[in-house]
Amino acid sequence: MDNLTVAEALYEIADLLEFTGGDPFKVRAYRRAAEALGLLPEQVADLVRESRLTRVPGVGKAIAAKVAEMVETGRIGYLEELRQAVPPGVLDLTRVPGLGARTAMLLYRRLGIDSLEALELAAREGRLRDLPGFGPRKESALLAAVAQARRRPDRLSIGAAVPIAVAVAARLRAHPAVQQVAVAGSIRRRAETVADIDLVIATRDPAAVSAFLDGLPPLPLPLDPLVVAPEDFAAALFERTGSAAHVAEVARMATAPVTLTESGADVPADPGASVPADRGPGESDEADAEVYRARGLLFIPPELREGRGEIAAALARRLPRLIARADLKGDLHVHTSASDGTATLAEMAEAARAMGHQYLAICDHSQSLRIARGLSPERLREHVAAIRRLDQWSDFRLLAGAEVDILRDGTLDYPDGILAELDVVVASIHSHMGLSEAEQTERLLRAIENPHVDIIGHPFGRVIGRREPMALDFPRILEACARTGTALEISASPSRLDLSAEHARMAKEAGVKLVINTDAHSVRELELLPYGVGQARRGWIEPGDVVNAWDLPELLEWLGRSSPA
Ligand code: DGT
Ligand code: CA
Ligand code: ZN
Repeated sequence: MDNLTVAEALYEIADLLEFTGGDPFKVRAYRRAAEALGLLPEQVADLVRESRLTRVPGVGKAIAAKVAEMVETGRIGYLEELRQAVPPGVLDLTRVPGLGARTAMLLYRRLGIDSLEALELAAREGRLRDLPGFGPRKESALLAAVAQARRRPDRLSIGAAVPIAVAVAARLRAHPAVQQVAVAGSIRRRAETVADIDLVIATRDPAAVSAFLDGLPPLPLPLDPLVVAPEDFAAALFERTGSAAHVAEVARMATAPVTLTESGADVPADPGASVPADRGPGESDEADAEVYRARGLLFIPPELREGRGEIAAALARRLPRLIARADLKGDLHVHTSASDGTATLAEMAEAARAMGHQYLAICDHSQSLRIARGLSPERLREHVAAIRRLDQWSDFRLLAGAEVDILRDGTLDYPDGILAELDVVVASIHSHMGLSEAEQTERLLRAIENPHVDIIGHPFGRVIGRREPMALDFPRILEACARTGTALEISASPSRLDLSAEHARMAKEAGVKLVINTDAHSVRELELLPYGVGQARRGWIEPGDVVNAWDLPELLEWLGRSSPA
């Protein structure tokens, strides 16, 4: 029983509970536990055997019992009961952007719609328009959305895929017949989601390696290993890393020799490659460097290999010096148990300090986000006082902030007087995500114009595979951010990764500052920064673009607090 299977069962419980209108706190508890187990380095089965499950943050007694049942019997009775209440296929309907649980149940009860196919047919036949809250326009919008949902292939998030790929590569590396192993494909490029694990393996004994691969346990996503002779390793890794567009463009160069250099011998060191990326232990960042050198090109980091101008940039010696995890000095958006986090203020602070952060901004939710126990102004004041009392380190600064909801009209969920008392204000949208582009843009602009707002949290509000990005006039948002000095967040949470790489690159070009935050709700999630760094690298982002790559004094100056409080 692997961790991901258990996590998936818990996610399913959460989805089904939500679907049937269950207690939102319970829904969140199951999601949080699923997330914790999905990220756990240890085997859940071991924890069950040693009765240590409830020590995992976010796993209480009730959930622990269900996990134990799953590990011991392969099933969870509670989950099967829930499955009975919601017909299979009806749940699938919520994959349609903008279609929630309540509407899905309505469609099922009134029209017997129990699959995406049935929904599409009903919309085509005009049978939806007479339902309460529908109409011909909504019907045709839904038809387009269904097509979109049906197109979406099954892919795993980069956050789920990397640990698996790294673990498989490590096992191969330990095999005596294996000389070199590298993770390739979209995982090496740090795409948001991936279809499979591409591995390149160098050996003189392919039969032994194949036998070993055949003996691996089943994985939650397909393994696509390429076994090569050691001398072919670099070329194979280059090809298998892709993207297909990048590989094809480099291949075209081979027939049109570069005039810059005869051989690669006098190619200067690449500024983009001088900084280590955030690879797993033994995961190689530059094992295919010779392919580029042979063509007189600078080494192109995998995150740039999307055929979006990186080869021209390498030819012009204008590759960005990409940001790396080691450049980040802190995290400016984390939650504690004061709102919906699982760790206390002291636990989060100590953990961040132990990781080597120079600073950490505590940004719990604001009052209107009741589902996340958002803080009333009174509770926020107490929280800020507790943060200031705790902040007594000489090598680490705890900043008092809030993740303030942006209300429907663009005003903020706390009065300006309270915001003025904070060191950092992250403003985020968590409601009314379906507004028109015009309305949503005005709403966000109003928040950006508020002088107390430092950062816009997860700006598009998307959840990968679950919630579409909000409609926004992004160039207008960028203009306002650049003018007011408001930073846009790149959420490092693998389920969000919001901004996207493309939007991050647009922001950089518009002169807008970025910030890579974990939005951690637990101590463990503080470790998610590398996924945000991967996304930033895909957006060509350099350390100077990112406010939490700055040392504390520069950061405080940017925040408008030049002297320590
Ligand atoms: P994915 O798996 O959908 O997340 O994305 P990739 O980029 O990992 O794609 P995948 O696994 O199909 O292939 C890995 C790399 O191998 C890909 O980026 C480029 C290369 N590749 C695969 N199939 C072909 C092909 O038919 N032609 C060329 N030129 N390259 C290919
Ligand atoms: Ca792949
Ligand atoms: Zn948030």
